[in-house]
Amino acid sequence: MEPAIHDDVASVADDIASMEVRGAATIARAAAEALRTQAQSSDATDPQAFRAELRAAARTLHDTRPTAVSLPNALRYVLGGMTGGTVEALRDSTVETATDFLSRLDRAQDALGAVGANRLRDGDTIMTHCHSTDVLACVRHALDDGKALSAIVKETRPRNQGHITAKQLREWGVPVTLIVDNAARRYLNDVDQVLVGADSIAADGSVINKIGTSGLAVNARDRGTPFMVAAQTIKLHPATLTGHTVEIEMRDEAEVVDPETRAEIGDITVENPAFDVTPPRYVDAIVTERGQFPPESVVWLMRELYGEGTREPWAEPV
Ligand code: RUB
Repeated sequence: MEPAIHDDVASVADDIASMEVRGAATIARAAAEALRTQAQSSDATDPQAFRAELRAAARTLHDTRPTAVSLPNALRYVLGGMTGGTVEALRDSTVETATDFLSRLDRAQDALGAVGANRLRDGDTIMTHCHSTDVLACVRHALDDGKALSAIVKETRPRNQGHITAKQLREWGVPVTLIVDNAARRYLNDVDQVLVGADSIAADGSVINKIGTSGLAVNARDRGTPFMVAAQTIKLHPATLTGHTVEIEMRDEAEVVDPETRAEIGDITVENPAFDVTPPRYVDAIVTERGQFPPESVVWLMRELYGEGTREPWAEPV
């Protein structure tokens, strides 16, 4: 018999797949909460069945989106804390670990914000791409430190997550100029600091983030504009330590062009990669809750935090 997955877990998985819940840190949070719900509401009567349920729930959550490593890292963290010889002990330890994970996530983002804010000066104009809660934590801290900032916000086709960033910044009183993605280079001379988030960071310091990030980074380097990545350590991708590459999600072509317009254009191929890879040489700093790093040195941090742990998050303990 298949292990019973709670309805809430299935619906969180659907929400992540459909991007109702999106952004690497938010996805990690939703996944940890879902595992906690699964543990709290499990009807399993023996430890083996309980473990099987939690692993099945983790697999369902994992198979939603492939690029943000915060998702498997969150699942691995919670499942790693599932210990005990009885259902009650397994339940308690899982719930406790998930709760601990969620508070660590909040603390990490806050600490990261304080580090990133140090790179911003009073009067700076920043440029953003997509919507990153880690980036916004840096902005929030800088504002709380009394610095005045203004922002040039790229809309970020095809899903326009730049609108979410613009709305948040306006709520905080930050003057916002919204531009189409193609206009970024024209405005880079007016920008003091480009700030982007990350879905995954590879062992060589490559940054995997929303499609368009790499082009922005190359343009920023050409213009001499500092390019900073705000990413909690949960974005470090442990499997890349052993040579794995990060899978880039390909999404529905209807996000790029609606079916009628596509039919009118004629026989075309439409591609919709959701993310791209920015080589480390275009990145000035990766800001984490553990301090800021030149991209080439994150490998040491990654080894310290994850060792060589590259197993799938639902694997049986070895
Ligand atoms: C979101 C995206 C964000 C990172 C970081 O992509 O690329 O820059 O996830 O976000 P999508 P955060 O909208 O496709 O999920 O800093 O909030 O973790």
